[in-house]
Amino acid sequence: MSKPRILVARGVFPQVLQRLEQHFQVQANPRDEVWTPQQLAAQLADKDGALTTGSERIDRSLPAACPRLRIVANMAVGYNNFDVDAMTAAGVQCTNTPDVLTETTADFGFALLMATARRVTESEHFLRAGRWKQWSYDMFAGAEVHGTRLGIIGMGRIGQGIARRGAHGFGMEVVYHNRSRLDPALESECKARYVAKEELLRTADHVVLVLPYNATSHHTIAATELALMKPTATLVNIARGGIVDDAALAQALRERRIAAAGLDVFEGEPQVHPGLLDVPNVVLTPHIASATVGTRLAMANLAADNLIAFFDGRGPLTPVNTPAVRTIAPSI
Ligand code: 8YV
Repeated sequence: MSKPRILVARGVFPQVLQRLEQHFQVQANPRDEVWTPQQLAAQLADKDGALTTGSERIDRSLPAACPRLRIVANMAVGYNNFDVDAMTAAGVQCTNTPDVLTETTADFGFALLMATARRVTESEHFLRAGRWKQWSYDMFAGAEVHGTRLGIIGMGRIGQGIARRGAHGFGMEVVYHNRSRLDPALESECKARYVAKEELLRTADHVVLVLPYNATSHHTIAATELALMKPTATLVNIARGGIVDDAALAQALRERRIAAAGLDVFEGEPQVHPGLLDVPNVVLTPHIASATVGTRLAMANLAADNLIAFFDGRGPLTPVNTPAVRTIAPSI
């Protein structure tokens, strides 16, 4: 029997492509184009499996248009780019890449928190523009980090990593809000206390968002929530665009209703709300929280491992759903 046909929907490490080529007939995307849902459906029409990233949308209509498709392995821990219900109903396996990016992403969450509180990019722009003429007592004076109250919304693995860094490394008092409370042993390991969302927003000096995006988490932080925050507080979003109402945040930053924000993800990215580009008190990065060479390689290899294990009949390593087996035409 011939090898299953796989689409690698975006550019990926050559060594991962070579691994996949040992197991599959691979169609790659050497120019690393981002396809529209229609183009993606056309590319997948004759494929048995796919390796995708967060930029590929697998929408409701795609499984019917791609009758051979049995698995889509996302090179991301988040999978809000998938219509999981439609994929499950159609018998398409979904996988993601948890764990391998947890610590790297938590590192970046902390880096963004520090850069935001201590005005790192704003002061660098000032220096590069040749505007640094003398030291002064309040030049780029920012917000304290050590010993302050850190509020984490979304206490999964990455949230817990940020809590540990804050509590153990920076002596912060950590409060968190989540769909459900952590078990007491994990709470004490993270030195984190569960509070209501409103209490967190009213009292935290730094708020970090690490929750998954879905219909319930859409605009978790909008004008009402921003109004609850301290005027000295900072907000960091390393979760997903759409969790923050970017227009409301741009206005709050412009009016200094909160001190500053650090954003790695945006509504409608790679577009960025023009109001955010206009204000100095925001640090903006292009969705790079998991971007170290080692972690991106581990993510790509885990996505490849999921495809290989699935077609070997061993079952995927990190499944997102448990679909019934899809009945398909035999491979040609
Ligand atoms: C990815 C991410 O870089 O894993 C996730 O959910 O957001 C990032 O680590 C991005 O989604 C590309 O697939």
